[in-house]
Amino acid sequence: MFLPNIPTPDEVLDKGFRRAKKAAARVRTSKIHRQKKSKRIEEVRVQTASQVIRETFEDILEKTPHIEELPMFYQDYIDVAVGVDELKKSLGALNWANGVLEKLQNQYTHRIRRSPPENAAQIRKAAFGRIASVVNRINDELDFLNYAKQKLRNIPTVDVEATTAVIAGFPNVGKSTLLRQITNAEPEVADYPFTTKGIQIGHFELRWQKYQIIDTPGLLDRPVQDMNPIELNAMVALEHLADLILFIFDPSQTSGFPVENQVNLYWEIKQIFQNTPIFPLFNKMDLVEDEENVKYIEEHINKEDKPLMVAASEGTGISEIIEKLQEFNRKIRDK
Ligand SMILES: Nc1nc2c(ncn2[C@@H]2O[C@H](COP(=O)(O)OP(=O)(O)OP(=O)(O)O)[C@@H](O)[C@H]2O)c(=O)[nH]1
Ligand SMILES: [Mg+2]
Repeated sequence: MFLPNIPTPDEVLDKGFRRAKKAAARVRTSKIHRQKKSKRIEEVRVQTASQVIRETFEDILEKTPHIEELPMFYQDYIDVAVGVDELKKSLGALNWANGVLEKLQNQYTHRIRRSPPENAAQIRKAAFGRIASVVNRINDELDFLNYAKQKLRNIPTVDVEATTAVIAGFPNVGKSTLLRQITNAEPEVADYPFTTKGIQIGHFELRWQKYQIIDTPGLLDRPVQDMNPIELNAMVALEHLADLILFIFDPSQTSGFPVENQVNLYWEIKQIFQNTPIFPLFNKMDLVEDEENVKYIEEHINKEDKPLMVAASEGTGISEIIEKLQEFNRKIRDK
């Protein structure tokens, strides 16, 4: 969970005013003069309402991690999901409200103290009106924070120590199926494109080494600036987490996308992530009848990237992938 519960303005005000009433009922009186008592009660109500509301906002601010202290992956993830600026602005509004509430509290308790007792209730009412209008002023920001909370509810937990492979490729080529085969993760698999909408993470351990495999939403061969937020999620994972990229081709084309486009995407990814090794995988090999498409891809990708032949749904070629990951891990750990 990234953000704590976010109340509506009405909820915040109800809580503040309710607690103020209770606190007023507890004001001890025996020793104070009745007139003084009425002033004291109104003062306590203003103080309590303001304090309770400020504590509510402070609590939200305290429980929210400092965005700029988070690893870059999370910062970009949040940016793609809800927008970092907007989030900061909304959190800033809570700070603003707290500042104003504190001032109002001082100002109005002071006025109550100096007023004739018969005016105290009137001044308290005015204070409550001002408090309510401050809280209502940040209605949109609270709304946004609540929306952000829902959007970021399933923010993936990444392991920065593990050797990380990010699975990329066109939609519907079998990325999630592969993740299910290699790890304990259970992402949704379906025979239509864009099934996966967020980042899915699976783990496994081999010879005391942790591996993390990240499944991403399908990408199309289009420029980054034309990508939708779902595709950008995948790019964020590639940029910040990938030690290597498992690039999945579907030479059977049953996914619905021509091999030419798949090759374009491969080059696009290679271009953007020049320092990250790419392992091409040919999936759905059980469906490949003639070798034409296989040849086409082989001829049009980097000759040093030796593709592995896989049928993820059948479990074929999986052990070879794991071997490759181990070999890769040995290489980077020896460095
Ligand atoms: N015959 C066959 N079908 C496969 C193979 N791998 C995956 N499939 C099927 O292909 C379809 C798409 O699989 P997914 O794993 O959802 O593909 P994806 O790449 O994650 O798709 P998006 O999340 O939409 O991008 C499903 O119906 C799978 O069962 C395979 O090796 N052989
Ligand atoms: Mg998927």
